[in-house]
Amino acid sequence: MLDASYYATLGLGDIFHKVMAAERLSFDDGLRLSACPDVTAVGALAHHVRTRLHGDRAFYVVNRHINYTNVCVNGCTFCAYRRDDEKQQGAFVLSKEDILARVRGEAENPLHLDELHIVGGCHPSLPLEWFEDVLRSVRAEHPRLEIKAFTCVEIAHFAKLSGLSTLEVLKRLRKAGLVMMPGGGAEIFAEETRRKICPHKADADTWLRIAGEAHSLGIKTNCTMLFGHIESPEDRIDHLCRLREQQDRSGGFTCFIPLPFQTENSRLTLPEEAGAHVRGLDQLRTVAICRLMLDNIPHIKAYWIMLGEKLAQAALWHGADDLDGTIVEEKIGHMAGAQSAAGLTIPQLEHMIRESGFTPVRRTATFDTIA
Ligand code: V47
Ligand code: SF4
Repeated sequence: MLDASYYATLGLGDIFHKVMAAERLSFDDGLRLSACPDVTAVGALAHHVRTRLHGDRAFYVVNRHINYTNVCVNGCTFCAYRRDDEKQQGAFVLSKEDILARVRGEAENPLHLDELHIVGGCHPSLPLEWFEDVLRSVRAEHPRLEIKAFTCVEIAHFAKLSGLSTLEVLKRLRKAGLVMMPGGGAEIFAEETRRKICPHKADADTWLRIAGEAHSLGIKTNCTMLFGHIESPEDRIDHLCRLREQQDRSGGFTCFIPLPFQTENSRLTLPEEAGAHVRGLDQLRTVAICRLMLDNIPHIKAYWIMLGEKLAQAALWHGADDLDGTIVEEKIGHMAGAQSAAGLTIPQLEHMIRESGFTPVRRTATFDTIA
């Protein structure tokens, strides 16, 4: 039972009552939660909301990530994953056969996936037809596998290369087998900060418009926020408010993923106070604030790849209800120094969830539960 008087002593009595009454929090409320020194108090409010929505269930998915290329024209300053062209050391482009082999798994250890997550850099010349062919070929071999692929940034890039509208690109990819889109590329919407970390990427309005177009076609999408770099508390809350407004308009966001910035091999210079010693608490507080602000997005993901397994477990007590999945292979976080495992097995994920005090629920990409 939460203690109203304690929240009053923190100066958060009005926020406490709004959360209990399931009322929307304002931009200012979000900033006040960001300044609250008691992370566990913010976490307990978020846990109340998470329990109201999902009880003691914590979701996971049997999935595999495939990053088809790290060659990218965008040159985001925070990104350790990208290479500027194919000749640069460490650059790669997978062939369709490489991708199909990864989806199959090894002969002695075949994968039985529920979700395939495909994303990559914005390659200068791979044509839309190549992506359609990949999706069709995967679907032909694995008709029941849900394909979650391409961020709004990639869709904007495919449109630019093909000369088609983003809506037309989405229609073509849906026809080829796309059922869901991951939430990457949102980073931070606030214009000044976005200019510093990803000046060449689709801007905030474009990202949100493409998400809305996908929703209008019945393609569910996720959404993200990259935090813990040079953004301000105002930037974070502004980002959440813009996502919330878009969700009011188009309603297709399924899950929000707060992505804590992994600092290695980055060209971004971080302020002194962003040191490693404060990151864990800030990450838990941020997960909690996201749950509290995003009252119209059903799920909050504690992405164990970026948070690490231990903090992801703690995040389940701070508003998160999903751990993502088995993953198998991950490059974006690990090339930037993430210390988590490459993949986890189903028993490991279920153990992590049970050990944290929750009931594991296996789900599809679109969050239908699997018995
Ligand atoms: O868009 C890049 C981020 C994103 C770093 O939708 C970094 O289910 C931290 O969006 N430190 C891709 N983050 C990952 C992503 C994602 C992951 C898992 C599940 C889902 C989903 C989406 O990773 C990029 C960018 O925002 N990123 N570099 C870094 N150094
Ligand atoms: Fe390219 Fe994505 Fe890296 Fe930006 S974050 S440089 S768009 S791969």
